[in-house]
Amino acid sequence: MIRITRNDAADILKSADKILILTHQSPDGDTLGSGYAICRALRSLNKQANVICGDFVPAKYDYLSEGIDIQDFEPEFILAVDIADPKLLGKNLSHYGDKVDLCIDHHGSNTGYAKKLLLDDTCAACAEIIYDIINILGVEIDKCIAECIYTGISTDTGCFRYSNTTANSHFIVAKLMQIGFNYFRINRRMFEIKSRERIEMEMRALEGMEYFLDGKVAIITLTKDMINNSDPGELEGITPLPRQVEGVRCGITLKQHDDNVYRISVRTGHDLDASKICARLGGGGHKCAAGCSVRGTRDEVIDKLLNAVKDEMSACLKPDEDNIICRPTIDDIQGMDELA
Ligand SMILES: [Mn+2]
Repeated sequence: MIRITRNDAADILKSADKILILTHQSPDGDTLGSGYAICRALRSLNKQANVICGDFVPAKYDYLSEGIDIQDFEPEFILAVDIADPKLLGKNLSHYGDKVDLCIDHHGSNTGYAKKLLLDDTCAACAEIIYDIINILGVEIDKCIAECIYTGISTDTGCFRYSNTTANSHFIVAKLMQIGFNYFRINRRMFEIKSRERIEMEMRALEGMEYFLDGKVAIITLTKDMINNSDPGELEGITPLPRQVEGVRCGITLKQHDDNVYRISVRTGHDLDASKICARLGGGGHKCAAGCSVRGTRDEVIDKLLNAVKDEMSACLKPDEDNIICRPTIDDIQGMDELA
């Protein structure tokens, strides 16, 4: 594996053709937005390019691929976007794992599986790197490319709320807004609208939420039945829920993949490192959002997770700043009465 710069990556793409762009399983706005943005840019340079995903792509992302028909060609160049680990290609695309010519990514945990790697883990979204490359390629960013890049950045930053959001994230989006596109429509679709099934799923998930370690950990379990009866796109929205509870430092979602295999999503505030918790169990990701797969019965899996969280909590000495309770305590109120 060779680490390369944005300029190198642009040069490589300039001389490549018949490009197959891979996105990760359980696709999100960043992998799809990055994939379709670079696909549109490459096509405008008269190159052949397709985007593929090994998993079901939820309908809410349809606009990203609008007007992008599948072209018929034998791939000569394999590009992976937003994929930290070949395992994330999923079953259907796993045969590309050792054939990736170029990987563009922003995950610090990238395993270096591609022949060439453009990695910038200071970026909140892979789409931020893609924006730079499209500019280096000299492609004019149109409304459709702007929508793709905006979708990548807005979804990976939780609509600019997460701590990974930088001045550069806002700067790029400001430039996109000057071009003009309907961000309101995208925000409604990505961050507001929920199907009735989703609301019902949230109700069931929250009903079964359990607390551990003095309320510092909240866990939601999605059983195979719950998952099979729902649109995979809706499941994404469940993972932020346990972290929303006051006092919770680590929110965990267990998705039952097989009888004895759980896919785990870990979300933390910025005082705890989710990627370190998951690394203890063979996974990885970002500081505030990471994942892993754990084998065992549900109780065994929860046990392993809680041990990893406890170990990480004792290794991390940062104060629990996120959870300072803003509501005055009884003591404060009594104190105020005395002052009055
Ligand atoms: Mn991403």
